[in-house]
Amino acid sequence: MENSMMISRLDGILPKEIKAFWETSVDSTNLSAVRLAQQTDAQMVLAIADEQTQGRGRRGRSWSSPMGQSLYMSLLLKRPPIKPENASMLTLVIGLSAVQCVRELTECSAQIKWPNDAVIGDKKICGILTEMRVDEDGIRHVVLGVGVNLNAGEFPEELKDRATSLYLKTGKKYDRAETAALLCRRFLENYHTFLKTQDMSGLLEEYNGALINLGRQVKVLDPRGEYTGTAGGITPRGELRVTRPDGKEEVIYAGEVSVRGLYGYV
Ligand code: BT5
Repeated sequence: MENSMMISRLDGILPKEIKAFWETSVDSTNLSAVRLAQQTDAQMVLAIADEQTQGRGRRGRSWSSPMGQSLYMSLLLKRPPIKPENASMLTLVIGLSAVQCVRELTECSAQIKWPNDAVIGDKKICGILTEMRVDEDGIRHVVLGVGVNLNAGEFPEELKDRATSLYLKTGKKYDRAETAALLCRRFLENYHTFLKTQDMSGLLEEYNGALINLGRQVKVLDPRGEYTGTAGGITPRGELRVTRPDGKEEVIYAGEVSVRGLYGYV
């Protein structure tokens, strides 16, 4: 069922090139975006839902998505002019956009935790799940799924020490449509910069300036063995620089990096 009242709230504030759908309850907006994209010729499709019954994180993890509390959205780009090997950087592009959006709305100093979280203080405010489908002609679509904790007053026990919301931080409630539209506007600006070079070079300075990992001790969960080091910024390809205690520099392309002081890593 579509929530037409919320769709009308997006009128005039959402960039015109994006076709939006707002549903009441879906399994996951990353999945509904793919379904909805088949109903329109628009090249950019935004799927938002009041609730997700199977909100997803990475690697089979779940995303807590209770009814009406927060923003659950997925922006699908059809046949973007990007090589498949460059698509993972879009996670960083939308992550930067989410942080800019939170900072503008709240004046809270939100930061990026590479590659796919936004945090305020030591807690997660936003998570990103990027998925893509590729065929013989290249990328068929990329789905950028974003969950931003807006108005949640509390979290399930298992998330209490690692999650927060804008409401818990500021005592104010935030409009989901306005937040989604602002996030999309910031994303389109950053996306155009990204497309010029198909890498992060045009966004590097701003990204590294917002990066919580920078200069902090991190633990890298490498399949070949876990190690700790000190994080530098990202490279123009979006990889995270990590210097091992012996001075050897690694660049991490994907994966799990814990930051000391965040989410229970002490
Ligand atoms: C993520 O995964 O952070 C990606 C989350 C993406 C959610 C959006 S919502 C719209 C779209 N549709 C979807 O189905 N997904 C996207 P990961 O890095 O794997 O983190 C998942 C972990 O974050 C969980 O295992 C929990 O520990 C924690 N978590 C779950 N729900 C949370 C919440 N609401 N706020 C903060 N942390 C949460």
